[in-house]
Amino acid sequence: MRKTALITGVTGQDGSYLAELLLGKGYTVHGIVRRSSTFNTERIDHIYQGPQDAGRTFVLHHADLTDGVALVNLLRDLQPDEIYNLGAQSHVRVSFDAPLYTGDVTGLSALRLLEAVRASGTRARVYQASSSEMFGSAPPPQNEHTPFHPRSPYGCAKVFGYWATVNYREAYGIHAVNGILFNHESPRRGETFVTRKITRAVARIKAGLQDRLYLGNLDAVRDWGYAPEYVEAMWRMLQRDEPDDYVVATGEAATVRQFAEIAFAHADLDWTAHVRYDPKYERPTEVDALIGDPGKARDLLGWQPRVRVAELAGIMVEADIRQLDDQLAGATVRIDR
Ligand code: NAP
Ligand code: G4F
Repeated sequence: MRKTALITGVTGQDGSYLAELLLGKGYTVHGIVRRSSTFNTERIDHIYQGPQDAGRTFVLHHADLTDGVALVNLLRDLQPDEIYNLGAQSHVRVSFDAPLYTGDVTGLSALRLLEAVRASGTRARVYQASSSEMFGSAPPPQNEHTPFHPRSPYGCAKVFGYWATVNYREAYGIHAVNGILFNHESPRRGETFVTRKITRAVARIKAGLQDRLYLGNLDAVRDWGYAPEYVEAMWRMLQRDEPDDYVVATGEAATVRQFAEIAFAHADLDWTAHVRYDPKYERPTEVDALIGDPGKARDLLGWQPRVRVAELAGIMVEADIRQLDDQLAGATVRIDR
């Protein structure tokens, strides 16, 4: 029997990689797309199947995570085997500017979706995209037993989603899991997250289109992994008979400064000649250091990271250089696959 999955946030970085992974495993994949006045499906255009395609296995639905009735109706119709809740206002700095919106979309929507599962009578397994941001100021290394101390409205919203998931598992026996994922990046990473901001700037500086890159806190420590590997961990979590929560990380750390140094060096550039400080990119409260302990995921899921930060920076710089070359050549912009 072909399995059916529903992905919220399918147009995002992780959603696009997860859709590819599940299609490759023979799933029928449904995705929720927000209505936009411009195209917002660039990351999934290469796997798009139109309504006229016979036997299509990838189907998009217009819906919004804030519309609980739409979620109930969709789940009642689809009765998926697996639901991956990846949709979120996922930018930490933006969550300080739009805290209530972030609380609604990133936090309350996790509960809306779980209620929609109950109301629709769906027997689906549910994956909740929890985040290392929940650990906030708890010192590293962080694992599944580390107490949460979030440092942003985004982190608070994710803590709410985490506990809603645990509560629905305990209260109603829903097969719901939390993946506590540390930062993971790729050529499809949103352009305003720090790694992609750096690698895009490297490409533009190398091409002579830009000279300066303005960044905020260079001392922040992050555990950066490769997104395509992390969506594999999501899938593995839902294949376990017992629902549980898992940290997914590399266990290795670098500062923002080190990432910049590596990325610039990859293009034979000296980062100190180009990077400048702008307090605009500081946050009212910062998360100083996130370094995950992925031991449980390794032991129970058989999951291990392969790409480490230096290789990751290289992958991203090369993809941004290729994409810019395409743009400058006037060709159709290509997303690196
Ligand atoms: P992303 O690229 O920002 O994608 C977010 C997705 O959510 C997009 O598809 C976005 O749609 C969708 N979305 C936003 N608001 C929505 C709404 N109201 N209704 C329906 N969909 C909505 O994020 P990502 O990096 O792929 O991360 C996926 C999930 O993992 C997120 O929940 C994030 O918070 C969490 N997470 C990410 C990381 C990481 O390092 N990447 C680490 C831990 C946890 P549009 O395309 O229309 O904006
Ligand atoms: O790339 P960032 O914006 O990612 P952040 O805040 O760690 O959040 C990401 O990872 C979380 C998992 O831990 C996810 F849950 C979340 O959805 C998102 O994907 O910032 C990384 C660090 C921060 O300490 C920030 O202060 O880089 C620092 N930074 C310094 N200059 C900057 C900049 N961040 C951004 N976005 N832009 C800057 O110019």
